[in-house]
Amino acid sequence: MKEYKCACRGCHGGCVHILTVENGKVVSVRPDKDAPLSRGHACIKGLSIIEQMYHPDRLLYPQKRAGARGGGQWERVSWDEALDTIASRLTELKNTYGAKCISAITGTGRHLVPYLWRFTRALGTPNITSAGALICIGPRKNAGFSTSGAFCCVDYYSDTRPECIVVWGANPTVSGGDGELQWHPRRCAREGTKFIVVDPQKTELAEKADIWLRVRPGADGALALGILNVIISERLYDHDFVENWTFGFEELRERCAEYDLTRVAEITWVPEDLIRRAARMMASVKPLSLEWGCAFEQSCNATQTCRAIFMLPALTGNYDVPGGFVESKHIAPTKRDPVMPPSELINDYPYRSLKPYAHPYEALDAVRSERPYKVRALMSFANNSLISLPDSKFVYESISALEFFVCMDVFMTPTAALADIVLPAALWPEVDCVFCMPEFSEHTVLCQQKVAQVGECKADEDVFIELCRRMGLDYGADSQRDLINTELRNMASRFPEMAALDFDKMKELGWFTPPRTYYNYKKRGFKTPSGKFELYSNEIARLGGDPLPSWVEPPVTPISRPDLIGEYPYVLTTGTRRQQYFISNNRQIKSLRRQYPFPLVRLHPDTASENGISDGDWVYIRTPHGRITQKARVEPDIDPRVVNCDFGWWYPEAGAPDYGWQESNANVLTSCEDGCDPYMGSYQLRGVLCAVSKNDDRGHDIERRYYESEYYDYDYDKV
Ligand SMILES: Nc1nc2c(c(=O)[nH]1)N[C@H]1C(S)=C(S)[C@@H](COP(=O)(O)OP(=O)(O)OC[C@H]3O[C@@H](n4cnc5c(=O)[nH]c(N)nc54)[C@H](O)[C@@H]3O)O[C@H]1N2
Ligand SMILES: Nc1nc2c(c(=O)[nH]1)N[C@H]1C(S)=C(S)[C@@H](COP(=O)(O)OP(=O)(O)OC[C@H]3O[C@@H](n4cnc5c(=O)[nH]c(N)nc54)[C@H](O)[C@@H]3O)O[C@H]1N2
Ligand code: SF4
Ligand SMILES: [Mo]
Repeated sequence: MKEYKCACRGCHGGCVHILTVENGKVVSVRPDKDAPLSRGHACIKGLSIIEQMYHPDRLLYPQKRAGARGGGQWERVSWDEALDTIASRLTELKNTYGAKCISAITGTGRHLVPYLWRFTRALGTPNITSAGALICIGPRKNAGFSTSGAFCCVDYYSDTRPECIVVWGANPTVSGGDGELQWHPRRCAREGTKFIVVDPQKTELAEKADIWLRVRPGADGALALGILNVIISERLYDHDFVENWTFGFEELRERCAEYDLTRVAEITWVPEDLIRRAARMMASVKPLSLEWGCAFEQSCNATQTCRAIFMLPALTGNYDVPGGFVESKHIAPTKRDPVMPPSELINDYPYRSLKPYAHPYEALDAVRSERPYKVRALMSFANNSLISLPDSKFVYESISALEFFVCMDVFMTPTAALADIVLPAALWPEVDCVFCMPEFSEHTVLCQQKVAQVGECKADEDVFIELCRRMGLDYGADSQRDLINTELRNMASRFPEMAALDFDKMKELGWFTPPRTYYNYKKRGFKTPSGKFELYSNEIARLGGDPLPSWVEPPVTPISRPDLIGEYPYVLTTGTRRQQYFISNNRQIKSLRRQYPFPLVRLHPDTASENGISDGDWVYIRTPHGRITQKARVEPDIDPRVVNCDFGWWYPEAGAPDYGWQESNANVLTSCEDGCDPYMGSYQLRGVLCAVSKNDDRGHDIERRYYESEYYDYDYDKV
């Protein structure tokens, strides 16, 4: 029996657990109380890892399609056969049509992402895309980089506690945001931190907040400009910071003057006096910080809304101060090193994520439209496109039209079910890796280590190496361990404290945190063209965009499309995270599914009764793109004009061929056709028109199918 420290990746990651291994099997998991970020905490997803690893549905060996695509017939093959087949198909396609006909896709930032970039660069294709890049952290990162040259997060880890946290379009006590952990905001609340929450839903923090702004989904940009207007016109800003460290203040003042509170209240559905109170509080309580989420990134206003919100902590004098909104240390800049030619599959979005991800819609559309050329093969690693990308029907048809589709996953999913070859992926206790947390502001290096082998599962990274070897391509390293050690050496060149670290040492230590520094801009200026905090962005101006934050009414709302209100009277938002699930994962994990067995759609009692719906009824949700069904949760605190449905849903118990992907999947309702952000291509997953009605036909079947299935009542001892 042996114990290992291992960083958990059951979500973006950040907790460290101690795993006990007996006869090669993980037998217990307990949170490490010394861990630098999680400090002895763990959530139910992390603690369910043993159930996940040894689940009877786990993909354990490579399989190839036997019969029609998506027909559910599979033949087990050896790794050699699977890798040889993939290598020869990709080589053949590359030699005949050029490497660009091969595309790769991933999703939320898992361990494999930097190495997938390395793999596509070795392949020679610029066509790497993602279900997350354009609508999850990408716009926030770009807002940070174009405004201050850095990405920032809450300073939870110093001796100074934030006195006030603005929580905007984020639900960090569940989601942990994008890499921060969920325990810290709750601890701050206990210790007296004030909260200002901007959310259409009364979240745990909205409940505790001093001010809750119940914004109309999709109207965040206008609200941010209204708040900036109060801070500027009432001269509540930090005068020293504005005079000495900002660029374009006068221009911003003029722009914000267009957003008087009467207008903003009308657009946002938030009362004027509440907006004013929030602005005054933001300017007066110090240190103040910002937890911002993906909600307003999933809109056609993504870039400019992120810029406007990013300015709030800075203008109020809280930028890079202890307990405030602090700059990332970028411990692992080498992860961003792959220099790729930009993809043509990006339409006209001049200002994409720092990594030039192709637009997922363009990449899939090119399969059939052949615009600008035909995409023939797709390599999918850690992505469930049918569930996570907008317009699931379009995704289904595009993937079905591919000449060659390879999917690597932990379980069979509706997306993997369409593959020619399915590869079994390792889970976090089966993978060697070092990574930085919080995911995007990087102030601690954590270590994952392989402590067990399950079936023939492999780390994605090993597949990239194997495929390159077989295709005669230069991956730039013979083993994953070499890459990890190179990365640690590169970190040490900037952080001398890390000089003695190699992977073996990291496995013992579990983590490493170089000391934090504050007010970095005072030493070296801001990393922007002007050296200042750019309220007016020179970079966006250079690209021909609006250098000042702005807001436009999204394309499918009660205001922009009054003609649709008769048929679609409500504003829909999707995607709120739930503790039990990570995106589309975990629906087959009994202990988690039992806690949250069905997708819920939240609506106001008046909305429910208007439509003959009671709490617990199954409901149809319709948009012009499609119809799905979820179970009603009637909540008095939501605006009667708003409907909030769960996302990520498919039903393992529905089985092959489609695993119920059309039944309750929020992305049947969404589409890139609803409009994209002109800078980045971010699409509308929140704030579109919808209708609801009672569903008397299907709900009962969905419930019965689950309760009668082994997913409700697995007998693990039998397998
Ligand atoms: N409507 C709506 N849609 C959304 C969102 C929303 O809010 N609303 N949110 C969006 C966001 S922010 C994101 S990031 C995307 C995420 O979208 P996806 O990245 O598609 O997310 P997942 O559902 O996690 O799918 C990833 C798959 O990876 C598998 N997996 C887990 N670990 C590994 C591994 O180590 N290797 C491999 N090969 N596979 C692994 C899982 O089993 C799962 O099937 O979804 C987006 N879609
Ligand atoms: N347990 C768990 N944790 C996760 C994930 C998960 O699936 N499960 N996913 C991970 C991923 S990939 C990401 S990107 C992060 C995302 O995590 P967060 O950024 O916290 O995002 P969400 O939970 O989707 O939404 C946050 C809040 O936005 C509100 N909201 C909805 N529409 C709007 C709107 O138009 N405006 C405003 N202001 N608010 C709105 C919702 O009510 C919700 O409370 O979480 C990560 N962590
Ligand atoms: S919060 Fe994330 S990292 Fe922590 S235990 Fe849960 S899944 Fe693992
Ligand atoms: Mo995400």
